[in-house]
Amino acid sequence: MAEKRIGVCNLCEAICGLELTIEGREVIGVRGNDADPLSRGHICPKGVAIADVYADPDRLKRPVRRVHGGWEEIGWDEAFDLVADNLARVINEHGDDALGVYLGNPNAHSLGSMTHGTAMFKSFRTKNRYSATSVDQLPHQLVAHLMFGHQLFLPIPDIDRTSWFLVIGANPMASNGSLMTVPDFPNRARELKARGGRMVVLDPRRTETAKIADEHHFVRPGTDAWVLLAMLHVLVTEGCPEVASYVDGLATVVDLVADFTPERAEAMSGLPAEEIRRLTRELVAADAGVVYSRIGVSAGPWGTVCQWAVNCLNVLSGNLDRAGGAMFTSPAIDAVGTGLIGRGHHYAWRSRVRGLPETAGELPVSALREEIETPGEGQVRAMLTVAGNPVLSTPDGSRLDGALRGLDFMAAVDIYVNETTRHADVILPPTTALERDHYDLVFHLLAVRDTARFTPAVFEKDADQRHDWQIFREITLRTTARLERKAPLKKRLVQRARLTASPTFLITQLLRRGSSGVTMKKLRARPAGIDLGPLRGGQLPARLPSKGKRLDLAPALVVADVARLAAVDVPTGDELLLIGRRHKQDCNSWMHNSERLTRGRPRHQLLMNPDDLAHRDLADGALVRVTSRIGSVEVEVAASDDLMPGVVSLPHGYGHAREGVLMTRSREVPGVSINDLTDPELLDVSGNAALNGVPVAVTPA
Ligand SMILES: Nc1nc2c(c(=O)[nH]1)N[C@H]1C(S)=C(S)[C@@H](COP(=O)(O)OP(=O)(O)OC[C@H]3O[C@@H](n4cnc5c(=O)[nH]c(N)nc54)[C@H](O)[C@@H]3O)O[C@H]1N2
Ligand SMILES: Nc1nc2c(c(=O)[nH]1)N[C@H]1C(S)=C(S)[C@@H](COP(=O)(O)OP(=O)(O)OC[C@H]3O[C@@H](n4cnc5c(=O)[nH]c(N)nc54)[C@H](O)[C@@H]3O)O[C@H]1N2
Ligand code: SF4
Ligand SMILES: [Mo]
Repeated sequence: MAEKRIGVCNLCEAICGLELTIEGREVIGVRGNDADPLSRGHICPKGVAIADVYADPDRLKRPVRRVHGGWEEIGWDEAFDLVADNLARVINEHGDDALGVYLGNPNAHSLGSMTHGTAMFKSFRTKNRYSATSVDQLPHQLVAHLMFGHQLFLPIPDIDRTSWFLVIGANPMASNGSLMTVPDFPNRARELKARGGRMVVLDPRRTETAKIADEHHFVRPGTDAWVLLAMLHVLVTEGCPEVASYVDGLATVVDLVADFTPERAEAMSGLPAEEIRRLTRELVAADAGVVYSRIGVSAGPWGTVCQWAVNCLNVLSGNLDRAGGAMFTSPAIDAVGTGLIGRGHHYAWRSRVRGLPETAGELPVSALREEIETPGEGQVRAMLTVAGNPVLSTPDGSRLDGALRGLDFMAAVDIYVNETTRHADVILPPTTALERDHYDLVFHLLAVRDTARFTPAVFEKDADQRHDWQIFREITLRTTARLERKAPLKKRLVQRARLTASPTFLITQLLRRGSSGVTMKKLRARPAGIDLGPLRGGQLPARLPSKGKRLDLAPALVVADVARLAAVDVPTGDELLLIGRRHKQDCNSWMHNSERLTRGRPRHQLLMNPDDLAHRDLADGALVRVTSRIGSVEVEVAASDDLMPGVVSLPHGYGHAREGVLMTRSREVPGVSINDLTDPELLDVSGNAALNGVPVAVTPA
């Protein structure tokens, strides 16, 4: 007998509500849940494929240990002891920093990771903590910390009410939005137009989003900072705005942007000066306008300056904290206001080898390889990775791959033997989305509308499966028990109590502490979700997390980096610049095992402007060699006039055909890893990798 169940998709930040049809232990249908107040019935091809993860025969369900020539299933107890023995041994022999940890993207999409994973990582006192943050949104977090006082107090574009929307380095038509939880972007963009609003896109590629926008302009990769500073320049010279009494630093901003003229921005970026002036005037004149930028910019050489400039534009055009502008959410569980997530800090310590700064307790992942390979005190000798694939996801992945082989010990909490976890001695696989309860602690915080939703597990887990929170609990308790240098008893007892409570219990408690009126009982009665309404304006300065409730427009770190930017000359080289790409049917490095997402026309090619091909006597479809300072790959090229001349694009998350990867279908998916070309030396001031705008040469293979 088929039954309907409500589920949730955790594959991207859009957190769509699902309606599943199940028969016994099988999913026979997946559609969007029309009753969901946030996602309104939206679903994308990946949402349907969530059933493929659940049913994938390659997915691990029980722990495995590496033995000569393969893997052997072992019991949970043995697996936990093996991990705890080895982690504790390395820490006892070589110190706390000898353990390295890497947290991948799906951690943000798992409740158990947010509640119990964070507790586990705190219990390890290592400075060698890394995550996907530093190949992604680190500049956003650093800037929010510096300007507003909290790394996750992030302004969200109020897309449902704005009349002028500037999108820079983001492709929500493919990505479904990021640091802007916006399920159903296509319809929301359509509604924006229907009410007379405009959407403008700046991107070196005419993307799916650019194609539905009112206007698209090419910008040379890595040069957005000049454009944004020129917009600020225009804004403050054509009638300097007044700012609210809680805002500091306007005079410094005016000084900083004085020499960043639109003409200079044109020379750097290719975007005409007159267009920069017009766009700025449109932003200022709009009933409600908002500037939004994402990974094309944050994972670039000037990510921090850019995110800062975006915030300044929203503040100085009067659009921060007002309807239709850049707004702050009021989630039922306010992980920022309650201090559940810390404010963040920067430069509290540096990486051992290159002296790169930590942010909020993490070092840039671009430093991980050298921290494993460079001998000396504090060298990383054991790794624990959780839901991550840094071999494909981080710069110079192939060399990191080699470094992982040299570790004394590696454990992974992951559901696949992928390019990274194949190096583990033990893999501990947790349950996945359909088998666990979910409440979104992260993405309600970043959503374009305030809603709350609790989704109980669709399927009960098998008796011999474990949830990730149970895995984190066991690793923590067993490892800390074996450490020679123990935390104080009181701390350990608190830790034990916290780890023993289930995530669902913790959420129930946290809801009680909030003032939204949402309770677990109400959420269970309305599984589609509870609507708390559009984002609320006029919340500042009361909700500013900074001490003294001030907003700092001119943090010293940014001021210094703008000075560095001012000294950069117009580039003269004729190298091509490599940028990344996302497709609707891809999910970072890991959904390529799904047949329904990978059949059809291949999409792994290097995209290149036809003129650039002609200059090099290359034919569309030819096999080419792409070479950067770091390495070279061979891949088919496809002509596309959607690419700005001088720019080439490869998707990330490809290149699975490596020895030992146990993902049957993925291994047959053609393509190479873009991160065999990206450079760990190319960094933003925050330490975020500059993955976009990497100089490359393209020659016949
Ligand atoms: N050049 C270039 N590189 C990039 C990017 C780019 O745009 N260009 N984008 C960057 C960005 S934004 C990100 S976020 C990173 C992503 O990089 P990572 O976070 O390192 O990797 P993912 O591809 O997300 O891999 C996630 C892994 O988690 C496992 N997994 C899936 N679900 C679960 C679960 O519920 N629990 C556990 N324990 N494991 C699970 C999967 O098997 C997979 O191996 O890549 C970055 N790399
Ligand atoms: N389908 C799908 N959805 C996803 C993911 C996925 O892998 N697949 N990953 C999820 C994750 S982890 C994240 S972080 C988000 C990211 O969400 P988005 O930021 O929307 O991601 P992208 O589609 O990579 O968009 C980046 C855009 O920046 C452009 N770009 C590159 N370099 C530059 C530059 O120098 N300047 C400018 N102005 N633009 C530039 C690229 O051409 C691209 O269009 O997507 C999430 N959603
Ligand atoms: S947009 Fe697609 S992948 Fe993202 S949450 Fe919705 S269904 Fe899942
Ligand atoms: Mo990401």
